[in-house]
Amino acid sequence: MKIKLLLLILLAISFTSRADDGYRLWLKYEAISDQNLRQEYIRYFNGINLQVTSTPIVETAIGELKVGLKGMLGIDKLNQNSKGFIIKTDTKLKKEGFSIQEKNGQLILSGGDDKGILYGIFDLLREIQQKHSLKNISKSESPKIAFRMLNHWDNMNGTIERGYAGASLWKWFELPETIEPRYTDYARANASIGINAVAVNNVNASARLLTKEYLVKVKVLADIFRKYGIKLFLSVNFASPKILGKLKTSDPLDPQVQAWWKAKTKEVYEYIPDFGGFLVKANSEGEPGPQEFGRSHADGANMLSEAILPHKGIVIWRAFVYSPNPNGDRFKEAYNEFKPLDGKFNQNVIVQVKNGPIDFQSREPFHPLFGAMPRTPLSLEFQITQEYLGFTTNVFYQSILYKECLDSDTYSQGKGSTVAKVIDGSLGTNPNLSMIAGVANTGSDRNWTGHLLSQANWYAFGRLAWNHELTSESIADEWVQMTFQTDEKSRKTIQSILLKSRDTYVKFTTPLGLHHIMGHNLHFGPEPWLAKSARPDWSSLYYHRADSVGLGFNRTQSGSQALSLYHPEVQKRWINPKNCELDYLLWFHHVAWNEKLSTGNTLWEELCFRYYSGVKEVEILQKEWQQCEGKINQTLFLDVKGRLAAQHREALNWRDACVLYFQTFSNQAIPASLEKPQRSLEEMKELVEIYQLK
Ligand code: BDP
Repeated sequence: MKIKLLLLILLAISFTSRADDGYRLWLKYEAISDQNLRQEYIRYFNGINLQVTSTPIVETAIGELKVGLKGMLGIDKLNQNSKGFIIKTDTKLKKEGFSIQEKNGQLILSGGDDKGILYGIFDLLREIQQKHSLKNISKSESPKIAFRMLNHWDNMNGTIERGYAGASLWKWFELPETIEPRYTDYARANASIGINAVAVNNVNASARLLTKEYLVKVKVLADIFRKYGIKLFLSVNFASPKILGKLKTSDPLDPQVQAWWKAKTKEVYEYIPDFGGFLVKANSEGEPGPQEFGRSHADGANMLSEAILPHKGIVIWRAFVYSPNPNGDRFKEAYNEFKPLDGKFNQNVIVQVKNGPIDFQSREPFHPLFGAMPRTPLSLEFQITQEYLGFTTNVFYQSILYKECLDSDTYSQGKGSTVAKVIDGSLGTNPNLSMIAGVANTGSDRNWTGHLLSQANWYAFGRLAWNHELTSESIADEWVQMTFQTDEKSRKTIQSILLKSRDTYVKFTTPLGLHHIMGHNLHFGPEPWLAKSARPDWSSLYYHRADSVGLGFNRTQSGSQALSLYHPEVQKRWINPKNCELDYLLWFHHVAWNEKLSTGNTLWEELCFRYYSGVKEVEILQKEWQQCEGKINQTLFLDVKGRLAAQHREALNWRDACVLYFQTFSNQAIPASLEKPQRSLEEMKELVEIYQLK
């Protein structure tokens, strides 16, 4: 008994002290120490009974199984054995689907196809990593969304647009001769959470990636990804016929332009026979597009779709467009542009819409285009990289934000027409062309995502893309269990830090529905006083509309009328300032400073209280994390501890900058129960200048 205890203590010490740099993500496959469970698992894997034809994807799956079983159970060899763990295909299951059944000691994994087997193996390993008994297990799953995609905003020179975790993973200068093992590790991590599509380059796309010099490099990545069930996509520059083909125009209705794209697409397929398709940002933020030639987004998308249709590829056309309009409301731009085009896109085009109408803010109402284009498949785009969510110094568990959007009811086809149902095809548009995309947060940092806790966002995105009905709680629990080998109490602590993190961040940055008041260009830290920018809708004043009367953007009938873009039932959530959810109040209303809110406080008081409690909550997160010292790996512990301290510093900057600035409009004292900022508004402005690297 004593020896057992000693062994356990030694094992615990080795977990907390062994080097762990976060590289292994959630795929650690640490030894299972519980002897009973270990014996149970080992019994199932006394051999393998493979009843499937081998394909590269099946081989990947078996390879992964072996790595997992070796790590967790010390199993060295899996011999073919008629009584062993059965792996088979079952054509009754959906494509990519799988089932896992245990009966009388026999474990059977069936896949609808080879990808189903791959996902089934990862699922089984996840069960074991979480130390769930497999006795009587009976589960059957298939993804709700066809394309579960990462969009990399990686540039060919190795930088990443809005990337905070180092340089690009793709070493274009070294490819195709040098092939980093990391490409495989990346694909493996994606496959483990069901991601099956990757666009490798920035939507602000360089045309050069379509040259043969680069296609040979892209091919290397596609060949690796394929073994993990992942299709490769490219972002393309709409002016490529001019830039690369030396044509006089890129007009989508010009026959020479059409011929150029057909030939180029054919060439791409010669390198990558299962190429996924093109992702396009057109007529947005200075990118070229069909409107330069008096053509519509549908004309542009359809021209590309015709080039790619013979090869069974698709076109993903982004709806992130907003013409500069000083008197308008950016909230409405994409809607006004795209709604009239509903039903005008070819069948292999999907329109990709950001989760909210402005731009990846920490809390946004769902985009009014969801539910408004019933005859067009829509893809939902989230931003996993934390451009507006505190870079890599802030913990922000995005599952909460994703779920809020996915679960929003658009009422487009009656109650229950959630955004999730709009995009998964279940409301009637082409179910084979359903998609969800996340702008990747990965980079060359050893731990992939900079902030260790941001790995949870990559993980959660994949898990929700697979099944949007999962809860943020269960996803956090899985991720924490697999990432930290630790006791129940610490697990719960880390899970609760994640679950609270979104609310905390919103409180000290943009409480009550404030939005887009961050620093210029870099989008780091606060700059609520930003009055001038290259475009009016890039300034902060455009969004918060503070004046001596009050604060917030009036989007009701008496204002920009953006609220009227939603179904009347949705409008009810937000239309009346008296009962509008406080989290969305300033998204839709200009509220007087002295207006009493449902909390009993005036707007000014509530604003101050939220900014201050946001900072306090960061202090609580720091204290809670501190409790994990000695319970998790020390390197990981210290790294997150440092980042939380940085977050605290940043939270204080946000609080002081915003409270002092808005005070110049409210002309009221900060409530007496709150300590006064130690810095002046002028000092805050200077500080922000420093951070803006101006
Ligand atoms: C904005 C980013 C910009 C991107 C753009 C987009 O600031 O860098 O190019 O989104 O989605 O939020 O195209």
